[in-house]
Amino acid sequence: MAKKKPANPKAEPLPKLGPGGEPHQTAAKGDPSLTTNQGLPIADDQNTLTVGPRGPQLLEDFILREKITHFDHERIPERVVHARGYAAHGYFQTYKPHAKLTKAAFLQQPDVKTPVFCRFSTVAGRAGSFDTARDVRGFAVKFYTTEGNYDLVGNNMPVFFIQDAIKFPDLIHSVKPAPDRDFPQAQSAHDTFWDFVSLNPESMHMLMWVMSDRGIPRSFRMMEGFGVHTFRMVNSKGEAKFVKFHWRPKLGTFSLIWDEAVKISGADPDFHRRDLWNAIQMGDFPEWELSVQAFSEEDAAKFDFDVLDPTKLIPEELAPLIPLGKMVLDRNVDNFFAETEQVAFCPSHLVPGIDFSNDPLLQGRLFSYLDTQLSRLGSPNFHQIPINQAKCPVANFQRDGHMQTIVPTGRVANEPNTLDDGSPRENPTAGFQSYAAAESGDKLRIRPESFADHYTQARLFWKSMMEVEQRHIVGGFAFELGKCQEAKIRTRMLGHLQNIDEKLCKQVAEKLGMAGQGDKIKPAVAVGDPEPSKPLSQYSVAPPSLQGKKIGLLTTTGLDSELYNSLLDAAGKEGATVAVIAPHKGPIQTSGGKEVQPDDFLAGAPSALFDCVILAPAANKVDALASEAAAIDWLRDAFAHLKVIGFTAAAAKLFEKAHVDPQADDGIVDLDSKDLSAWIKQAKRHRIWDREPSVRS
Ligand code: HDE
Repeated sequence: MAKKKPANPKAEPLPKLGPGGEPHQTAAKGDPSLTTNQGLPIADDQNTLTVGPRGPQLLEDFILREKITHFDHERIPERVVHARGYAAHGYFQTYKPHAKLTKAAFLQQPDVKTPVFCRFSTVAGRAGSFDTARDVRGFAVKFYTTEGNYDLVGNNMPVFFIQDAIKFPDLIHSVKPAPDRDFPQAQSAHDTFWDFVSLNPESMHMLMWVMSDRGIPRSFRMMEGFGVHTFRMVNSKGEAKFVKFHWRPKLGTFSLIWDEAVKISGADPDFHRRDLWNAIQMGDFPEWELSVQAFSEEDAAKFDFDVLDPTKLIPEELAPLIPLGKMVLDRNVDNFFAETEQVAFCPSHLVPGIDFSNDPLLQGRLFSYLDTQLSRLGSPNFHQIPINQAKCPVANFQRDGHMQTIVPTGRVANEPNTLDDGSPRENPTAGFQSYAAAESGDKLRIRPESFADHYTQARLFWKSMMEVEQRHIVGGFAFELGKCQEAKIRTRMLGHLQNIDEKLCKQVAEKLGMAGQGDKIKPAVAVGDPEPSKPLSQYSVAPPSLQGKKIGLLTTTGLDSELYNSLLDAAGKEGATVAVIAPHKGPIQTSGGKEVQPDDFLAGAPSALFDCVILAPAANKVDALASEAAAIDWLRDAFAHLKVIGFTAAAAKLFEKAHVDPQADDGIVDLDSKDLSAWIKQAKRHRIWDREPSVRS
């Protein structure tokens, strides 16, 4: 009988090559072995098991199948809202014991740092959308307290679009891309949104906030946060106060300019997440102060709005802020998916000493968040995912379910029981007790009459704005309504704006080219004329500071070393950072012969990315620079975005070509005739608001 021949009798042992033909990187001494999920060491992770070097693959290749199958299942459903977000770890520290107000343990001991995880988000866009969309920002904080996890799931605006949770799916469907065409993405500037909100006058106050500068924050680090609803705090005697939560950023509240936001979304869609990540990596830890407005039910009864209505805020003149403590974010995540994507916030995650109110929007949220985690994270055991685990003992008889990762021991899984002496028992003293609010009434589907005033607080917001802030609100409405194809939506919205303020309506109508075309809309109740409330205006209380800001330096080889060094020095003292932008990515030489690696190159870093700028090219390089449209745009945009601009004599050509007058205002500083400190002083103003009428109507 003939002997069976091997398939390739002359085959040499096959060389072990990586995907690019490079030799394998095999485990060096001390490196761990690459393994399968079962722990089997893998010898070759570059090549599938085949019959012969050019033959078919084998189903037997369990290593390939495990790897590909896991990959196929990598994605989980993104959040139905707030899909795009970014988070960091940190701590919360109470300033002092707040025992009179609440028995919550994390608000008692100033020497205790309670770990927190804080996620910021946009609402409308998908996970892959851009950061600088005009939108509400989520501001969600998980406190890992000694009494369990407490989630304060708020926004960067103190009110909301709707008064009742039953309207939330419609609101969100209206703002998301239209279901037939799936656009526009990540924005409210389209018919379905404005059709919906214009049919819901209760949205008017919130729309004022979203159309204001608050809808386009400069940075998560420069953004306020609000709990929105009225909550309760309860002390150990069982005494309760209503509270509203506020987060105030240490750096002050700052925003982008709309045109800047549009340009940033192209230049750096990750602008906000990069900013947060970089600040934390550099050790410039962002900080917020947590305060509450606290008031009794009797106080609440005296307000001319209902504190259970989430479309209303409480002016600080009626209830001042009581500072409770500070939150510092000091650690970036190790893994975005494991932490930021899998974190599960629920307003129902409470601790003793904090409780709900009957706000109908809040009550609906108490159901929705747990429900959404079940579909998003796929299991009732989502609390076992490390980022969601409480950092205090968790003990109960809930059992089993998908992805159970804990191995409970013992034969008893019920309570009460007398079979297991060590089993967890109810704790009537330390345990959570709901506030015993007296409730009675008929079973109805009805909106309280006290929720009927939809315009007075919208007017309060408008009247509290500085002129420049009002101008931006008008611009916001005109832009968004200008994107609506249906005239009936625009005329309906103008009708609402007329009820808020005549001047607002007139200016928006003029910008739309629709003067006098607003519908007549009769308010349900007479609209009040409130006194302005200064803290609502972000720029009238903004600190003059460069802290946390970014300076863009457009330069070339030959950069004046003296200027460069003093800029680095001055920026460091002010807590700002400097980004060197040169025509190319490769290193440049300073006049002193030092090599500097630019942070970015001109075409990749428009001036929109910076808070204030300096143009300091070398005299012999400016001609080449001035022939680049990106360099001319750099200056023109900085001017149009009202930035403080410093320049050296060699930059004159750029001013000429950009048609920017270097003496236009005191926000443009000639660094050859004035000291750098003169520029720093101006730059602390953040923007030159007076310039705006000269660059846009
Ligand atoms: Fe949310 N909201 N929401 N929301 N919300 C979600 O929960 C919902 C509302 C807020 O970074 C979802 O885990 C309903 C107000 C933030 O993970 C979902 C209603 C405020 C985040 C949900 C509201 C918020 C969410 C989607 C009306 C400010 C992101 C994914 C009754 C006070 C949290 C998820 C994070 C996320 C429902 C209204 C803030 C579906 C039904 C008002 C910051 O459960």
